[in-house]
Amino acid sequence: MSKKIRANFRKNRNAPPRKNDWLRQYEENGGSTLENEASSERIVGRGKQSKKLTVKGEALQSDASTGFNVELEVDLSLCRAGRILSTHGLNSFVSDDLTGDVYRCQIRRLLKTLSTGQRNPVVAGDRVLFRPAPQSDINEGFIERIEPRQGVLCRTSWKKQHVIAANIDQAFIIASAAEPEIKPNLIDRIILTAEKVNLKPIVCINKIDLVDPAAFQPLAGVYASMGLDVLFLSTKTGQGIEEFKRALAGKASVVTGQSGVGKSSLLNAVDPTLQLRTQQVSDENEKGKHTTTAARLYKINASDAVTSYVLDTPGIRSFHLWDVIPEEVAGFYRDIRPFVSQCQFDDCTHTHETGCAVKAAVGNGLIDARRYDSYCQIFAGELEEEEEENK
Ligand SMILES: Nc1nc2c(ncn2[C@@H]2O[C@H](COP(=O)(O)OP(=O)(O)OP(=O)(O)O)[C@@H](O)[C@H]2O)c(=O)[nH]1
Ligand SMILES: [Mg+2]
Ligand SMILES: [Zn+2]
Repeated sequence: MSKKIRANFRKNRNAPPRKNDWLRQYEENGGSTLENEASSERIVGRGKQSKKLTVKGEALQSDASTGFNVELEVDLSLCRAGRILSTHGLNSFVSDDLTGDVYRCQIRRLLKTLSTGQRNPVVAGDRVLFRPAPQSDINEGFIERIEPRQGVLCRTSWKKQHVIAANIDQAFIIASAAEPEIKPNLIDRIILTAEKVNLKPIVCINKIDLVDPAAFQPLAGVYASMGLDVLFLSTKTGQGIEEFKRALAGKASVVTGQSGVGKSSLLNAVDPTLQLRTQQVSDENEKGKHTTTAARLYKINASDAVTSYVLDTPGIRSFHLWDVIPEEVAGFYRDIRPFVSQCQFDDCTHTHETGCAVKAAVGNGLIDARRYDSYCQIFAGELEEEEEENK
């Protein structure tokens, strides 16, 4: 299925090129360092002054994952395959799949233009085709294409889709037993998101050294009875670290959770060579200080036999769901789902109806009352948090 897409182009090509600035020259030639390659993007200009360009491309269903609805044609002979390690403003760091060399890349103008509705066009973990600078001594390049994403963890941030991690197998949901206080509803939201996109959620309760573990058995029990893995961890005593390491081995994982729960500390505990920055939580409110400021993908030494990747991410204050409608929430709550078919009404929302098997199960203790509460909150579209992110 071939489709024509019209893209708006910003007209900022008038600045004179700085000599030896390969990236800039590339941009100014419409994504090509050679004049006669201008047509390689299959872009047809409509006269010199036209701001609209027509891009012909194959409509790709699977590319909905990246928010791009065209397959961009690129000259494969000039490109290399790589993986985004991290993004910082306009720059991304890309690891070459073959050599492991890291390139500082900018994103091709066309990709930026076509990417709307997402907080960032490329994210850590993305698989990309990039085009290195012709000079072999400069580790710079341009990102030409973003491959469809396989496993993505997304939330909503300022009404936009925020892809927290791309191309991962599993999500470690990190909470702390104290400092900061655990937010079970935040955990529920991340579990729900992971279930929806078939990522394996693993619940981790870190800083277990600060409390009597017995206090967290009921909460852990609820998750374990849903068939989820739950880890009690401590970077101070080493509790659970070997188990955490085994769970990471051979997989691509993300660690996510509030600031200050110890995400970076846990990764350091598994692989001390990472030397990730960590910082004490604030004395006044026991909250984290947002020490990790950008998501970053690491190859982590979790096992000698297999390669393991992990994405460390900045702490989140809230997890507003992305692309989840209230009616589907019960289906993604493993503990609620089995009762849904027994409700009196087919369109039961399990909030106020008579003959609701879910409410009956809560009454009988078959569904945890707190989990049911968190279901009701999400169903009502309530914002979970008192504060909104500042970026
Ligand atoms: N008592 C105790 N403190 C811990 C543990 N793990 C980490 N910490 C401390 O918690 C603080 C925050 O740890 P970080 O690793 O920076 O937390 P983070 O989740 O990466 O935070 P952000 O990067 O801000 O999202 C540091 O002072 C750590 O030393 C633990 O198991 N027990
Ligand atoms: Mg951190
Ligand atoms: Zn019901």
